[in-house]
Formats: sequence, C-alpha cells, structure tokens
Amino acid sequence: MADPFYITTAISYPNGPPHIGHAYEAIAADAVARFQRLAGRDVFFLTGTDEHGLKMAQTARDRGLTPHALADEMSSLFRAMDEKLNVSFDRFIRTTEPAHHRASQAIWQAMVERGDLYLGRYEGWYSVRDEAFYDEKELVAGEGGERLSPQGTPVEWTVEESWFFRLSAYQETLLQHYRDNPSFIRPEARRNEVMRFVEGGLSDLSVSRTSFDWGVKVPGSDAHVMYVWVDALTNYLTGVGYPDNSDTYEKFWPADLHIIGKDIVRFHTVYWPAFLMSAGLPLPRQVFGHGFLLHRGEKMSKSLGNVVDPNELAEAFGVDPLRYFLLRDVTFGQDGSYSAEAIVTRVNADLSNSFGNLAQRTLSFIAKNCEGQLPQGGRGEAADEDLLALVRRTVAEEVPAAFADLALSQGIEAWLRAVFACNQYIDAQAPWSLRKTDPERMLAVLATLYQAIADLAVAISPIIPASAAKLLDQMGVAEEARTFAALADPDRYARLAASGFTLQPPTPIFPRLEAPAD
Ligand code: ME8
Repeated sequence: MADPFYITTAISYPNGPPHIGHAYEAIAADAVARFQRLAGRDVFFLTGTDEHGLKMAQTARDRGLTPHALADEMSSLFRAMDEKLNVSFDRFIRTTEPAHHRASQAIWQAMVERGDLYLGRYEGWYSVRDEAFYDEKELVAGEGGERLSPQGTPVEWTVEESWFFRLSAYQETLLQHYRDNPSFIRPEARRNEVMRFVEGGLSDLSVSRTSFDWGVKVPGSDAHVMYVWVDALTNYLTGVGYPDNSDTYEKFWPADLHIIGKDIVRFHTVYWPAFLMSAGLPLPRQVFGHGFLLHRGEKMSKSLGNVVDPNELAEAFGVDPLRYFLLRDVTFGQDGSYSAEAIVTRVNADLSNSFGNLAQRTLSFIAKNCEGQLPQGGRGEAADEDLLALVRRTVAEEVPAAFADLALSQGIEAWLRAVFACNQYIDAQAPWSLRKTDPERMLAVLATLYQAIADLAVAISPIIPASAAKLLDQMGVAEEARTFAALADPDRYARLAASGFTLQPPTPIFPRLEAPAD
C-alpha cells in the first residue's frame, strides 16, 4: 500500500475574484502534489474557499447580495481558475458545506470538553480585512496618525460578549513542539518569527462573535457564531472526512503539509496546533509559509490597478509557461516579482530555446532520417554514457531531492543544467553531419538523446504537466512509465524501441512567446 501524503493550500476568501497570489499558491501546491504522486505516494490534495466572516458579510452587503450568493459566485471562479491552471486537487472544499459545519462544531465540542473555552467579554481591536484581533502593542500609526494593524489594514474597537479559547495555557507546549520538531514551521525565518512571538506571551483568544450571524453556530450558544479562523482552519479536518468518515480521516490525518502565505503563518502555527492539542487531535507535520508575489516589485492593490487576473495571464502566455515562470523565478519561501517581460524572457530562454528546441530538433531529425523508427544499436562512445549518467543523476537524485524538500526553483535549475548538457552534446556530436559520414555513430547519438529527453520530460512534469504529457505522448512513453520508479528501470528505452512505436513528425511543444506590445 502506498504511503499517504496529505497536502493542502490555504482556503481563499471568495470576497472577490482570484488574483495571481492565489494562483501562485495553487500552482506551487499542485507541483508538490504531482511530485509526490510521481514518487509513488497516495496523495490527497485539498483546496477551497473560506466563506464565513465579517469580510464576506460586509462585501456582500456592499454589493446588495446575501453572503451565500456572493460566496457561490466567487467560489466558482476560484474553482474555475484551479481547473484552468491544471491544479489537480482531490477535493475543493467550501466552508458553507453542512459537513464542514458539523466538523467545526465537533472540534468546538472537543475543546469545550477539555475545559479550554469560557464565556467572557471581548474589548479590543479587530481588523476586518485580516479577520484578526490585535493587541494594542502590535498596532502601528498610519499616515494621518490613525491606528493600523501590523499588516497596515484599518482596525476597529470592538466590544462584545465572546467565547474565549485558553490559548495562554498552550505557550510552553507550543514552544516545546517547535523545539522538538524543527521542520514544523518552514522556512527558518518564519519559524524564528513565530518562536519570538510565542515567547513574548500568549493572550487568550476571542473565538466567537455576536455582532453578526454569518458563520458556524456555536453549539448550545445560539447568539454566537464561531470566529472565522476557528472554522477556516478546521477545513483541513473536514477535507478528509472528520468527524463522519473515519476511514479517510484515519488514513490521511495528520496532514503532511499545509502550504500557506507568510501573512497567515501565525494562525497556522500558533492557533491551529493549540486548537488541535486541546481537541486531542494530532498536529500537522509541516506548515510552509511561502512569500508574496509582487507586480514589478510593488504590492498588488486595487488602488494601484495592478491586481492581475491569473486567467488573463494564462491566456496570454499559456498555462505551463506561467506555472514554469512562477516556480522557476520565485524562490519558494521568498517574495518574488513578476511582469509580462520577465515571463516572456524566462520562458523563451528555458522552455522554447533550450528544452523545446532540443526536443524538436531531435525528434524531427529521427522522424525524417530514421523513418520514424526509434534508433537502436549504433556505435556508442564514452560521451553517450557520460550524458546519460548526468541525466540519470539529475532525474533520479537532484530533482526529486529538491522537490521533496520544497526547493522547487532549485530542482528546476538542476533540471535545466541537464538540458544544457544535452544541448552541448547535440552540438558537439552534430548528428546532422554524422548522417552522411558515420550513420552508425548517428544512431547511438540519437538513441542517447531520446532517452535523455524522455527522462527529463518525466522529471519536469510536476511543473509543466500538460506540456510534459504532450511530449511524452509524441515520444511513445506509456503513462505508467512516467514515474520516478520507472526512471530507475535500465531497460525502459530498449523496450520502447523494440515496441515498434513510430515517431510522427513532432509539433513544437513550446512556441516562442512574443513580448507584450506596450
Ligand atoms: O488568508 N502572493 O485568504 P486569502 C502570494 N481565508 N500569496 C498570496 C498573495 C500574494 N500577493 N496574496 C494572498 C486567507 N496570498 C484565509 C486563509 S486558511 C485556513 C484561511 C495567499 O484569500 C495568502 O497568503 O486572503 C493565503 O495563503 C492565500 O493566498 C489565500 O489568501
């Protein structure tokens, strides 16, 4: 039985359409999910929308809609974006689903039973944009002297009856957990921030609201709805069947990896593990806080007019070029910048000119000069074995090690180095000259290149799945042979060559992109 691997993204607020930051997170998580599938894990990949809370209620009111109607409209755009970007989720969860209400009430009840919830009165600052409570000492002054949250969003003074969660009781247990599990919070810089924050002391957390009713009802306390983060975080349990379906829950919980943005690390690494400990449930193995995507180095905001629709980018450049750019140019865990020019430059250099050109020249040459038959035999030389050994090391060791460690851009760089080595090899061996001078040698060169290209296509498939599949289809590599385990089979090429597969004249996989007009 394959080892389970449970991966999640954050669930997005559907108070507006998705932006490129949402696309980035979905694509990164998808690459990891696809990589783990190729590595033989039994993957469950959860994503979805976070539909409760004051932000949703206020946006709906401004638009003259019910919150539910707003959530329906926008959630479908998130789902459509995921489908367009080839995000291979196993479940798209919506927190308005009845199953999710049951899960949230079940974890709430477990926290009650532990004695960690008590009724009190909240007086303090709340940011609707962040859906977060802040201590006075965390606030910063805005340009006009007004109080702002540390994220720069407006805060309002809030006074209401509220249920509280005894977060203060978990300070030491949390710190001990971080110390015992150094990879619980990644990257390292985020772990340090969280540890400083928790060492500074934890206040009990207000976990219910009475001033509006758009949320999950608190069991036995009808005037209260749960604070949106309590129900939002619980989506990770609902997603695998808690509390109704114990089989999938037992199989996949605890999650292996929560992929989220850096702005919500505190919710995932302080509140979430504390709720789980209180409820007596196991903790996720790892939380990875990725960086923010900036447009030409600027934060995206509606007032700057640079909130880019990911669907438009995918239309303009293609899904795989966009995926490749985001995962190659942005070091996972750090902030990154994008622009149309940067996408065009990167994709043309790496995909069109390097990998695409390598595949296109090799395959069309074979289709034309070997009557479509895969080259076999011929006179091998040391250079062939050297190249294949380098490719093997790349696809069997470097790329999987980097991807498993979430060093996505490093894995891609290792892959690209092997592509460059193939291009050097083809230039040095010049099969087009050998055709007349030494056809026996030509056969060995072409066979070497064919194997190298097929293996490189498999290894990069988590990043550019549709293009890799198209290329492997053209090359006759069977679907079941597109895994890391299959790459370890030394006879795979000989079997394919002997299968009688006929290579048709190929169509280019990565057409060159045009620079944008303006
Ligand atoms: O935070 N670049 O929802 P959200 C990269 N509902 N990532 C970005 C980004 C950017 N410019 N802007 C946002 C929420 N993100 C909550 C999550 S999880 C139980 C609840 C990331 O729609 C952000 O960091 O504001 C988060 O991980 C995700 O997009 C959804 O953000």
